[in-house]
Amino acid sequence: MNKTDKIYVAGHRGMVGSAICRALAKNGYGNVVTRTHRELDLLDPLSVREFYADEKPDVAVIAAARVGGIGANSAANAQFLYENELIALNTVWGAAEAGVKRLLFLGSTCIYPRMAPQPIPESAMLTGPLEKTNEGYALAKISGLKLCEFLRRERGLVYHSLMPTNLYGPGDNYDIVHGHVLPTLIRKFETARVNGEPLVHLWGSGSPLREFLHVDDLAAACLFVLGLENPPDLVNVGSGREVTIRQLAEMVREVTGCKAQIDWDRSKPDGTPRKLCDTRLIRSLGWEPKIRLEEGLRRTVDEYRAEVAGGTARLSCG
Ligand code: GFB
Repeated sequence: MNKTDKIYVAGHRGMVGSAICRALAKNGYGNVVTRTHRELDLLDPLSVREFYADEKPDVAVIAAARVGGIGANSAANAQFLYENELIALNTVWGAAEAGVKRLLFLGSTCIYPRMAPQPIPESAMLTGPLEKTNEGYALAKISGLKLCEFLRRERGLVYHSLMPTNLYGPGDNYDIVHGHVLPTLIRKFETARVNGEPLVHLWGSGSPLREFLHVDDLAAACLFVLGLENPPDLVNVGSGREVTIRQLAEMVREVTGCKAQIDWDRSKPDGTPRKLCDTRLIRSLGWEPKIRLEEGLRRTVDEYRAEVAGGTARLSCG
């Protein structure tokens, strides 16, 4: 990827897309093309093809998706499948039809089987049944990354994918019901602290293990793989460190300065028991994460407070 290349970032207003745009700007890539949802409906194949034909980008980065935590996914697997399938197929196929030479597709570690070996290697894809709570999202992402793989093999286009682990950072969605666990915990503990509430209600048993990666680390990984002449089809990206949800809750409680006790609501799902990705491949290529969870968490709590104070925090999905 050259500094003068025209780079299309799909999903530039989301947490991931905006982090990628920041990283591109910081690294001197000045020719970035974006479209808001209102300007370009990624669910519509004709509009997407028209967009690519007009703009003719050199590179496309597909960070657009309907995303959400375990609550959102498990309540709406159909919608997660439908929208993400269309976004993936339209943005990847449309790029190929318009002759875009390079494309990076962002997947998720939930594409791996529920009982995959841990840490999960890239080779575990499609070796077993998926986690039911996010099956729709996972199937759509698998379609997208397979389409990249097929186009690369059949047409020689350098289309490849990154599988990020659970992400967090500025611009996250803090919706209590639909958000991912880390931003939701920040909001719950912060609200309890501000209101002096004695109890914070969390979901499940607290025993599942999760790995968290700051979105600025992911953005750096995106630029890194885009800089490789011959990148692997599929690369995991993670911090390599896992914590239980209970440990995460203690960390968030401490960083926010909240004194409330935790009540675990076991009627809510735990989801997959463990999801640590094997990051040996990306590390062997020369990339590693920089932001430790403690530091990233402090930064994110500060940013959340600033977003709330400035009225820009995303407190509901939509
Ligand atoms: O980030 P999360 O919602 O989704 O985390 P996944 C869910 C885990 O956190 C479960 C526990 O073990 C929950 O029981 N948890 C505890 C909570 N309290 C809360 C809470 O207040 N809110 C939430 N949301 N969880 C997602 C997939 O899976 O991972 C997506 O659904 C995506 O498709 C993402 O792939 C990376 O980590 O289980």
